[in-house]
Amino acid sequence: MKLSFKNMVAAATVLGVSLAAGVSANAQDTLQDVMKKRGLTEKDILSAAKTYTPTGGRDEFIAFASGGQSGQIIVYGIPSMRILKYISVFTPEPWQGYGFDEESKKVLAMGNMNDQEITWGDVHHPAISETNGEYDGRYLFTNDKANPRIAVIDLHDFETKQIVVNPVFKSNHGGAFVTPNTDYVIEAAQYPAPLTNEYVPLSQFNEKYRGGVTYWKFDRKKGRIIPEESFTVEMPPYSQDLSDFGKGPSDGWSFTNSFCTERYVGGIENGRPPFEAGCSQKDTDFFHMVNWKKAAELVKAGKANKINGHDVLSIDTAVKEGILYLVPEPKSPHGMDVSPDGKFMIVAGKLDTHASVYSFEKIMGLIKAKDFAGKDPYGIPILDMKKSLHLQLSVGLGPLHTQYDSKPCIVYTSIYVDSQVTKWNYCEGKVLDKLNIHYNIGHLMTMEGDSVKPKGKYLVSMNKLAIDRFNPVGPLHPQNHQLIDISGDKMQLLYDMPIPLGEPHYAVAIAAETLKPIIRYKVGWNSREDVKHEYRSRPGREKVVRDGTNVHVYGTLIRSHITPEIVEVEQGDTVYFHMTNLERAQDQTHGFAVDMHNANLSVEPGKTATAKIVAKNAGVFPYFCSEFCSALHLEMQGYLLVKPKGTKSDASGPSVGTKYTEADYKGELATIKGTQDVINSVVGFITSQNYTDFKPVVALVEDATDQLNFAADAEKKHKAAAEKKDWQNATLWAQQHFQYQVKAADIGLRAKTYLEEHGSKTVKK
Ligand code: RUQ
Ligand code: CUA
Repeated sequence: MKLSFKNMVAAATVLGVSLAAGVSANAQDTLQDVMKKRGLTEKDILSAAKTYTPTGGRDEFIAFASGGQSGQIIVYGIPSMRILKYISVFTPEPWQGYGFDEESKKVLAMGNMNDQEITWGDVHHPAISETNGEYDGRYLFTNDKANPRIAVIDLHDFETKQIVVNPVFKSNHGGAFVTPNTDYVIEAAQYPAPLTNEYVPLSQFNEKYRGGVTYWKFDRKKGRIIPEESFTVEMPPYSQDLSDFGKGPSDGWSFTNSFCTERYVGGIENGRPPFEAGCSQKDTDFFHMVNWKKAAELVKAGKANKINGHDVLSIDTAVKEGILYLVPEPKSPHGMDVSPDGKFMIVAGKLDTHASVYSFEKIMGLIKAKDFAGKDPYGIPILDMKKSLHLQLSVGLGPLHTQYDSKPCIVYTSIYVDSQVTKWNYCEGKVLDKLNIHYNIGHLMTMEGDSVKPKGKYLVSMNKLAIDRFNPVGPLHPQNHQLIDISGDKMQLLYDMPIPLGEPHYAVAIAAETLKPIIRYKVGWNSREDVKHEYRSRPGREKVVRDGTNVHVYGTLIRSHITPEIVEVEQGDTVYFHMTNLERAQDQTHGFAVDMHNANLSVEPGKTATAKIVAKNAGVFPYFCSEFCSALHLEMQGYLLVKPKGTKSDASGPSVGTKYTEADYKGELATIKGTQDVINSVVGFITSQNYTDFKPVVALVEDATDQLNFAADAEKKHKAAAEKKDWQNATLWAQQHFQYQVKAADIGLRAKTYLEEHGSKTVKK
């Protein structure tokens, strides 16, 4: 009988097996009940206990994972595997206003190529900045494999600050990795191409096509790459791949592997065998060793040539100066991972079952003794493979990347074809454990695994396929990151996390306590450039300035109003809304969107951001706050009026709306009195407690005090209006007084709850 899904269900029902759907636990169930109902084993419960993070709990590590084709970085916590943020890097992202505010449009535009706007990227390898080889949590770098670019993210606010375009490559893959003090970021080319921007026929592949490795100079103080001080070392037209920097004894060197050293060019449409056939002929490819410290000196000494205005050290110079060597490696290698002590480099060949451990000491001995096995067609000395190796070990089919444990000599290698992780000892050459993963693992990552002091504990397997692991959502499946406990002798699979954003490549994880992000900006801050914004505004100083057909709005945002609320311009004008968020309170972000103009800002506390609108069409366009920030968020609104050219403004101003009387005003006063009673009781409670011992509460109290000051201001206004018997304005300002009270009460109640939940003590009655 052919087993169909239908009769499987029938069989399951007959056997009394409950299918997952329809099984639900009750709140009063015991642990045993829940385990039974959900079919959980004790091992599952143990795994759950290792990852589950109770409400309000924090993670021990923070991971920065490549977001693949989304052009973003995914930030998540370990061990909870809760996603915390997407950092938009190469791709616009409306929630964060990235690619929508004028400031971030400039960041994205740094990544334009040949005047071509490029709004997608393929993020592969993030790298955290290091100090003395340890992660310092200051900056994050990543490459874009689709277009040869590197981006710099500042971890003080988790925003992308810079994108640099490689001046000589046409593709890349081997980036980003950093030197132990983050003075350079490496980017290796992938597919050979002319370093110039000319057309060169493929018949001249061997002569005119080239690979290369770029060393981007990083200015730690400014937090930016300095293109003028960066340089490239020319490489033969092999396809350079992953790279890593040396450390300890190997500091000063970089290692970049390659494939297709056959230099085969396909042409299947002309009956030639395809690339894949010609690119895997030989048993070995080469990894390239570059003495980058010496290379930097040579460039400084003027030994580089300018190509596209960029310093390039030729192969000839590199060979003559003794800074470039080739070491044979198993064919089609992928990983290149230097050990924490800098003494070994582990490489795996995708088409070989071995992981190869190279000894830096042996390699240096060979170079010193000029003991070479030969030269490649470009004159680069080739070392003897056997003499360079510490050992080789068969670890499984399709080994790719290797990560280091905190325990000496212990590593983990991803095994793509077998869908496994192999744990092994690289000092002695012994396989210790194998674990099945789901499915087809690419990279893997241990905690602080690229640093000189890996932290061990957890391993994340970044899998290329998820297949049957999650509820089906159509032909395009989520990706699967699997969390593995590596603290014991045997690896234990803890958790599957679907990632519905892009293909996972590499990730890096850092101890959460090392990261020190800010919670607010200085008021009037241009976060994309990290300078004071030239169009910032302060409360009461909001204005609209016309300069020809350009209209600059110096506006502010604060719960729950936008200033100004009405902006009238002429058709054909360009309007710049420079919006400053005046809030000091944590997490009080306001959005700013203008209907029908593709404009949205995310304005976090202190930030100033600019929405540019070209008023092509006359009409009425509401603008509003696009972030649910307060009870009167929907009322956080305004009008952009675009009048046809030459039309006079309507002098009568906005219509009055509902008319109010003295009775209405009195009604408002009664509400104000009632609300003030609530506030007084909350304030009484808070001040009776040792609230100053709780930092978040102190911040809330400050915020509430601000709101009460605004309330006092509105009170003066309604009283003044009432004195003049202007019941209209008296009633409206009284309502505004009440609004500020509500905000103060809301904040006060939040503080009260916090104190209650955190066991504050009574200090006075
Ligand atoms: S990739 S799965 Cu690093 Cu771009 Cu190896
Ligand atoms: Cu501000 Cu909604």
